[in-house]
Amino acid sequence: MKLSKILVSDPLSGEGLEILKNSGFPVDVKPGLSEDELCSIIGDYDCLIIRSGTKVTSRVIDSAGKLRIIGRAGVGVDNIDVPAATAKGILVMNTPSANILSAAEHSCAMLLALARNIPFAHESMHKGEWKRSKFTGVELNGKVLGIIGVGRVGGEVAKRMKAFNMTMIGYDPYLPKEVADSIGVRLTTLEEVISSSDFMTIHTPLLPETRNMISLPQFRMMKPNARIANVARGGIVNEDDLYTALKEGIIAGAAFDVWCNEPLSEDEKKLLELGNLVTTPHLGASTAEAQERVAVEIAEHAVMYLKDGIISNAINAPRGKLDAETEPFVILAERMGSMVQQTVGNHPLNKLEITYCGNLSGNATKLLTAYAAIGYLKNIIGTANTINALPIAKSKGVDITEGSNPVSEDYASAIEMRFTYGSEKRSIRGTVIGGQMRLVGFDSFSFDIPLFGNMVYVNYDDAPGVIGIVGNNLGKENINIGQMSVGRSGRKALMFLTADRTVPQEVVSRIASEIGSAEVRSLCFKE
Ligand code: 9EZ
Repeated sequence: MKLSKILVSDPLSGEGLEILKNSGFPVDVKPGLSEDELCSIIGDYDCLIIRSGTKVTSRVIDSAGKLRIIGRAGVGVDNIDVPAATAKGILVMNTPSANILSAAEHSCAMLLALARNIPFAHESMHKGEWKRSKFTGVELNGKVLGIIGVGRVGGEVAKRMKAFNMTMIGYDPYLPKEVADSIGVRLTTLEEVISSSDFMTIHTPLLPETRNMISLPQFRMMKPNARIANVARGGIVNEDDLYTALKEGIIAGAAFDVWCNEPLSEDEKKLLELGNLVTTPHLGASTAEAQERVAVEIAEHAVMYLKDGIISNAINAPRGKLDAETEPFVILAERMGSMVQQTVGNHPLNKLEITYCGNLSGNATKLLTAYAAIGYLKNIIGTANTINALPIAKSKGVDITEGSNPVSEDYASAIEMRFTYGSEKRSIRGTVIGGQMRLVGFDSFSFDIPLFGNMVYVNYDDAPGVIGIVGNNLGKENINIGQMSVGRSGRKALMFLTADRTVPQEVVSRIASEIGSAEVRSLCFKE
């Protein structure tokens, strides 16, 4: 077996690098590559480990022949073209929790620096001045701290600023009240946080709904002596409006670690001329401890993925781990997805509704759904994986949805797939018994047959002699039948059988014409 090769293209802390080197995989450390240089060597590697320096563009991803994973030591993945990686089935992984305490502490440091004018006083002293009244500050004691986004970082900031006897209020649409209560934050509306805070600190991700969340209308709602810190992401606070608010004294001050453009654009540099803006160049995670932690974490998780396929902190893969009980259903889901495709043939599939029944309901089934999409795509594009199957199926116009039903008739667990193509609405049902995958339903027919290898089904008007015709035709071709199961529904019947080899299309057509059946199909389930 060829060993996976790892490329580390940004400086990585020592302990993380040790873990990679001790993994047994060859590791190359090449910081500072240009895009062209990276493109020219990336084809050799299975794994790319980066921090924020490497730009993993679509060109880099196009050049990556066998890359399976991009590991980001840190949180932000804006330097990775994630959709391009996803389309190619490359896992993107980050270390979302390793920075939390450093980010929280930096936020507190920025609030204190802002309250006491530390950077401006420092700068003044370095000019040989001794100005005391100019840098009179304000106390935090008894003031209102408004926390926008009370997640893990926001929560740690709250715990720490409580020690300064601040009154904490927060806005977070995702935080349960009990959790907020336990850290001493009173949850309220965004408007109240904005209008009643003396200090405000932002800890949300940058999303369409949070971009420019604080703009001129919000600054105008704030107290004139309010101060705001952003150690989260550039762009949550509108920078032009921040300039106006600080310049015109609409608010008293701001502390910013993050920017729309990093490093700053010429236009953004006008903010640096303000005497009431404390700035740092995105240092939130820049501590010895956090850098060591992100390096160790990404190294451990990348090696786990390369060795055992275990996915942690994926940006672009379904969440959930498979237990031994669910494992056989993965292959069942894939085969059923493939059967849907083989049944539909050249017709475009519009909709695939998957229902997980009985004991499967309530489990982490997103991965099963991904496998159904892999099965569906097997004869169409060949090799999809859990990372790109669902997005690719979607791009081909297939609307895949999943649901669950605690009730499962006849079997303890079952997967049901309803699928729509043109005006046809059909369904198949499968289960796993004693580790063996079985197909147990098709439209209104119930039967029971192992789902593997080469199969044929015949959908016909029930009449004596049909089984004979099918058996005869396969016999003439010297094709042995393994198992057969017939289901009946009204005056229709459905015969399903397993064959020792692929049943050729001309035999299928002959059977169809001798029976007068509209639907005879040869199916093949490759490993
Ligand atoms: C918090 C958020 C948005 C927010 C959005 C998401 C984790 N998180 N937090 C406060 N996805 C607006 C205000």
